[in-house]
Amino acid sequence: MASTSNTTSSSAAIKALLNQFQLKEVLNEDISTKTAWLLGTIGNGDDLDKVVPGKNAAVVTLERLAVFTQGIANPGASNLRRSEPNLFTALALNSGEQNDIYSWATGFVNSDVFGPDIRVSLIFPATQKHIDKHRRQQRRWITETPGLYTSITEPFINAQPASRIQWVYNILSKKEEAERIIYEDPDRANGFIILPDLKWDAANAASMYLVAIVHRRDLRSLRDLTNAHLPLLNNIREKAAIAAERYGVQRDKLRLYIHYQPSYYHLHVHITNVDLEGRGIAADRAHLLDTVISNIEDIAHDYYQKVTLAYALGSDTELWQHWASHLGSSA
Ligand code: M7G
Repeated sequence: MASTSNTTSSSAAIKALLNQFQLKEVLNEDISTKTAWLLGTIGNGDDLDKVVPGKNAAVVTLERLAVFTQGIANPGASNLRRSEPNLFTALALNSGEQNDIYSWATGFVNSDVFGPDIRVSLIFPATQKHIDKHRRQQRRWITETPGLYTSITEPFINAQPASRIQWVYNILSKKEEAERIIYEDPDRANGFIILPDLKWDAANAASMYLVAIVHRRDLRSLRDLTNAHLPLLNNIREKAAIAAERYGVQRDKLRLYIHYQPSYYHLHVHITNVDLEGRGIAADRAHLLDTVISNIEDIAHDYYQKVTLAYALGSDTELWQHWASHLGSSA
């Protein structure tokens, strides 16, 4: 993919790819988060009609963005070019209704005033794993004891190709997204990089979503954490507040958590504005960093090696298929 060092050339490169996108399937849609996930192909090869994972397959996420009220309230904001004397002068409306004092309509706002209204993410070429991850699917409940972790989950994690987390290594080595880094502690044992998550447009503080990616490469997930990692975890908790200040988000507005199971087995901590709901914070996946630290510090240094962890898996995911083959049940 193109380097992100130049935002304008990146958006031109993304647009050039999207211009070739041919829709094959709506993988999923979520009305509450106003998001749709599309599967299609990109390219002109012989296989244009057939989705070939890892080759021509592309997954596009389309998400309607929140109204950028910060920009309206603060006309000096850098990405706001407010030329209109009135917020709604350039508003185009259709299908309006009125009843007594109530009126409503749909239409298009002025993006110069309200900022961009859609966020597009592209994974290309998308692997089967990417496609499965975004496709609506049945979910199955897993109760993972330490024994089952060792016999089923851990071998699966160890078999993951390093290429799955190439994007992580690109960030850590400053090959990609270097200019997006908000905070770095370069320490090899306790250091990390904090930058905006790809799901966030880095504009609207109300939906702030950052990710802290640790420098060390030996921590795959929550299961690997012991008291030896408390300095690292405390360091992230401390410095997340400094990183969030960049967007005017105060320490007591932060929600920090680790996913189990994560999609990528290189330890990272999600850092979001606590007002952001519904984004990966379900109890079957999100483990709050404060609680993780307390469990290790106050309950047992090897808490995450001893505890049973429960979570839901999509029935199309490789990890569920792997569990199903061990349990002898059908996926
Ligand atoms: P996760 O808990 O492993 O899985 O989190 P999830 O994606 O199912 O939540 C990985 C986090 O890294 C997610 O919040 C992703 O949106 C984010 N992420 C993934 N990729 C491939 C990138 C990337 O290339 N750049 C950035 N900045 N964030 C990414």
